[in-house]
Amino acid sequence: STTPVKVAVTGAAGQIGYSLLFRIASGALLGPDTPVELRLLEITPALKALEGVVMELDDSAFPTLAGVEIGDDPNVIFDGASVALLVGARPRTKGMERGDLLEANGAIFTVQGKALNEHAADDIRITVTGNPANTNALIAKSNAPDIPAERFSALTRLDHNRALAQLAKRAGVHVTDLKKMTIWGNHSATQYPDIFHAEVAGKNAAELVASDAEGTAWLENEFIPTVQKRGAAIIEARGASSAASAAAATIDHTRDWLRGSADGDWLSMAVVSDGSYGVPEGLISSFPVTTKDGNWEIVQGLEINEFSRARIDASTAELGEERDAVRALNLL
Ligand code: NAX
Repeated sequence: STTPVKVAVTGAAGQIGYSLLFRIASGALLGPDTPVELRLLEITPALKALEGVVMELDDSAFPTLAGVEIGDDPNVIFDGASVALLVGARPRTKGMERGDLLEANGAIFTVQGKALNEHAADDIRITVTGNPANTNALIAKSNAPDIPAERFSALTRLDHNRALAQLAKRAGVHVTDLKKMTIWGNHSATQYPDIFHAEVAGKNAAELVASDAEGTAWLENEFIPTVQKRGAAIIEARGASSAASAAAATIDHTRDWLRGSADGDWLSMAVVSDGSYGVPEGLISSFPVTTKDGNWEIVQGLEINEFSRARIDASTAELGEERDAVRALNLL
């Protein structure tokens, strides 16, 4: 029998955790033939609720679930982990300034970065879902000097999937007919969903749906803002933030990273910039990437038009400001 792969999940008793854990346990992340051990981190007051979730995991009798460990100490929970899904974060509450939010999350992601550095397995891959995801990933990376920088990523796959859904609707096709969608920049309202390289059944998406005045208006006034503000629209409708779709995207992102992207297509992942496309080196920013065997590469050579350039620059400028703010707080 194969040794179980240790998958650590933080914020495991939260909303996203409640969808995510069951999908991992069912084999959606590592496949139906790989036993998985879940290692679940929560803050102390949430451990009781987490025990209830573990009872439900037991009761699901998943063939691929080899074991579950829970606890409130990242040094214990990250021990031997090959995958870490960092979902738990400090939400912005009323009256909280941006600086307070960055500081509260800094306290979480410095500690978790250090714990991963000391205790994770050599093949560790880290996906940060908890917001502000890109900057939290940057903080964790900076506090884990022994882990290669390319092992850290932040989630923009939900934005990517949202963009696919909107484009499919507009083009009257299914999402499986689409390829080469790109999200650039920050997982925030400044993110830029780019359809200029996307394909609809092999044809250029922008030429197909945004070549005339009506199409351009749709792109600027509907498509981009709908994707950027989708999270807020879901809160407005559901009374709670997106959870099942965020869990699904966390699975898609990490599964495709480990198992590889499809030939002739690419994914959006926030990864450390090497300066490609003028994105300042060292920022964790979303790019078009291809993946293979647990490694990613930024897709090179795409022509960036003026429309896209301004939007990519605006979102990466915001990431630069977030980096400067956490640097000033000595979190890097
Ligand atoms: P919940 O508030 O339901 O759950 C978060 C859980 O994290 C809580 O149970 C809390 O106790 C736990 N937690 C807090 N600090 C922790 C720590 N230091 N160690 C371990 N656990 C800790 O939030 P949920 O709806 O599950 O969302 C989780 C995070 O995902 C939030 O930061 C949210 O903003 C972010 N999102 C990111 C998305 C993305 O696309 N990148 C989309 C969905 C979501 O908004």
